[in-house]
Amino acid sequence: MIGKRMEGALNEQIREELSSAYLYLSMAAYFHGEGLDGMAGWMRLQAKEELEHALKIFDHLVERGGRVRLEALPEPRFEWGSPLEAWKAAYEHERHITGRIDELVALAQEEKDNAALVMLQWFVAEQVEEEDQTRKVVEMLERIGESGRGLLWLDKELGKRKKEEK
Ligand code: OFO
Repeated sequence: MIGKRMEGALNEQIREELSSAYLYLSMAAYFHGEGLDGMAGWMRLQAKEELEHALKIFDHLVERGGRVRLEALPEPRFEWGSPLEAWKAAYEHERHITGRIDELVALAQEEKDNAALVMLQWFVAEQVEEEDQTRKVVEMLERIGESGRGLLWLDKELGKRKKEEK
C-alpha cells in the first residue's frame, strides 16, 4: 500500500505529465499554422508519449492500492514568436519536469518507498533523453539562423520520427 504523501505527489505528477501532453499538442497546432508539418508531427507523437508517462504513474498508483485523482490542467501557451522560441520552451519545460522527478526521487527516499523509487528510475533515464532531444533541436535551429532552406530541411528530418521512437 502506498503512503499518503507519495500518493499525493504522484497524483501531482500525473497532472504534470498531462500538462506536458497539452503543451506539446498546442505546439503541434502552432507548427501546423507555420506550415511546419514535420515539427508538428514530432510534437503530436511527443504528446502521445506524455500521455503514456501519465499512465505509467496512474498504473503504479492503482497497483499499489492508491487512489488516482485527476486535477485541472492549466491552459497551455498558444503562440510563440518563432520555431526557435517554441523549441526553447520545450527544452525549458523538460528541465522543469526533470526537477519534478528529482523531487519525487528525494521524497521516495525519505519515505523509504522502494517500489516508487524503482518506478521513478525509468523517469530519471527518460528525462536525460527528453532534455537531449529538445536541446539538440534548439542547437540546430540556432545554427540554421535565418536560413529558410535550413528550417525546411530540419522540419523534414523531424517529420521522420516514428511512433515507436522515443
Ligand atoms: Fe517530457 O517527459 Fe514526461 O513530462
